[in-house]
Amino acid sequence: MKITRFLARQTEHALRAATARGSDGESGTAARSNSVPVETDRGFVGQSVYGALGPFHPSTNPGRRRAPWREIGPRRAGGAAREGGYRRGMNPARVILIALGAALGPLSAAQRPNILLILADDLGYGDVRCYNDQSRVATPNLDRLAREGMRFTDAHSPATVCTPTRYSLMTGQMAFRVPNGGTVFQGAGGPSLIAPGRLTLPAMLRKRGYATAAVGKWHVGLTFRDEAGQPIHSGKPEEAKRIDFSRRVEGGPLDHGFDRFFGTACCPTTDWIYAFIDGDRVPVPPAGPLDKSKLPKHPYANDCRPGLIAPDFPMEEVDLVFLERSREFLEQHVRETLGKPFFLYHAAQAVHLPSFAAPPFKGKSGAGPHGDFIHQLDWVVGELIGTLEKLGVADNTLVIFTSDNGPEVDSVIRMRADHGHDGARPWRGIKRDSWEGGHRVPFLVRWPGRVRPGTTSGQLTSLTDVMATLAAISGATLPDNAAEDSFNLLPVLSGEADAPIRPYLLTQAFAGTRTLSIRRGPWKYLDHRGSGGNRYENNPGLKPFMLPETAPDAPGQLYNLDEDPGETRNLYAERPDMVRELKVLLEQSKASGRSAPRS
Ligand SMILES: [Ca+2]
Repeated sequence: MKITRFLARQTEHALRAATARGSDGESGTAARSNSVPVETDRGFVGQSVYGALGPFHPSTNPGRRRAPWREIGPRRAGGAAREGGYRRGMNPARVILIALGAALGPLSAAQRPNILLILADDLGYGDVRCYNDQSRVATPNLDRLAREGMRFTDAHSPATVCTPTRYSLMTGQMAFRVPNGGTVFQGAGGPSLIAPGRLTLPAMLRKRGYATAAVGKWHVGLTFRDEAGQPIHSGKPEEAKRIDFSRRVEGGPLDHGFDRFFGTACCPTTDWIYAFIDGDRVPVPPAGPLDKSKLPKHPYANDCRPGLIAPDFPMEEVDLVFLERSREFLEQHVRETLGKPFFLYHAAQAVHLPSFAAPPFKGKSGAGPHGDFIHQLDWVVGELIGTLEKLGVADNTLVIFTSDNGPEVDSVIRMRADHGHDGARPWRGIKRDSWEGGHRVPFLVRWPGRVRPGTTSGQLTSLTDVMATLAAISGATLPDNAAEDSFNLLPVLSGEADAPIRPYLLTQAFAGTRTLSIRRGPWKYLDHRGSGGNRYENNPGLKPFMLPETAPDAPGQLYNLDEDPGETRNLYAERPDMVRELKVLLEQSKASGRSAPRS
């Protein structure tokens, strides 16, 4: 626990420094060391006749932290030199040249940027101040990303729950297209949704010369084995007790394109296996049952279920451990790796319930434990950016921040009641639902010298698009059997796209193939009744937020988001032509196995 306390002290110190600078949402990054040159799972398929009333209604063991990263890739060459251009100033002529470069084609090897992809968990559109000016939680570091980069206002997670979204982010393919693609893994659940041989985002970047690392929550499935060597793929609690933790963990990040991994199989503090995976091993396995008696007890502490826990697994400081591991990777990479860009995928625990903010953050947000957890996530983002700056690589690092789905039911209900904060604002629906609040997510991109600071884009965007975009940026060619639902956003980032990139967007709600929806322009067709996820009529907390169903006999829902962003009027009966067009498009996309054309 010594390291944990050490981390806590560090955090406390930095937090005090940040507070001294002010935390009004406009102040600087906590513990920032350099300035930045700115050129200028659970749920049910609902058949509810009602829906949520959105705001439209009045109503590691840390003791092993210095252990070297496990690697399966070739050893890196030693040396202290940085990659070319990191510290160069951004004069206007260079900015113009870079902008021209973006317009003219793929980047040369020397121009290839580092990539930091930060994925939050269950963070809603309305949880972030730069997306919701009525948010009760200060998010100064995310707001800063928006000021220094591009803020997407129509970006969507491919699914409304963790596992399928993460699969789609890693592959550029909608998860409903693969077996078990609607599932959410628990405990020893698996195997990996990623088929052997499928090109992944990290594998693609590794082929383009990137060092690749993943830190945090994996949740795309992997394989533990029992003492007899048999695979365990059941997510039931008792199955976790049969795991032989001395064996290699198969099908995880190292088997799908990452050189390095440190994190957890599923949600770090939610179910059955409270232990870290380092590379493909569990260095400190669970040794006994979780003792919840010393954990916080508050309305946001649920979803922390009985399970097995490793000694000193820091239930309240998991994200601080992840932060330190990401920092170690960045520092080691810059120190030891010559002429090679990096791709770091940092998948935070926050803000998935339970909302266990680390001690230094408790009570700091003024918006309860979940507000503290959001505030801590924001701080972690600031620390990651600050590390890039301290290492002198921020100018040549593309940072993407987003979330895997909308805000969780319990946190939304309680935050609305207790703090007047709405993580789904301004949308109808929450995590698991097909309505916008289930999948419209914050999406921020900062890329100094290439993305114009302070810009906003209304491009219809999916997290599946990250892969084709990074393919264009890294100069990778996508084969026909990869990234089937991924569109290149580089023209948007470089400010050249004035027309929609995507012809349409697919989203899957809690029940996967049974709860698909399709969006084209302002029109959105839900190929199912009800929310697609939460059963509002059976949940006393959600019942007050039900909306009257305006077409109770219709088998699906049609909304025009331009005229009705709150999805209050189902136009299924009024616009059968549009229903037919979108339904045909959806069926064609399902049958063809792709939505993105390839030549
Ligand atoms: Ca999630």
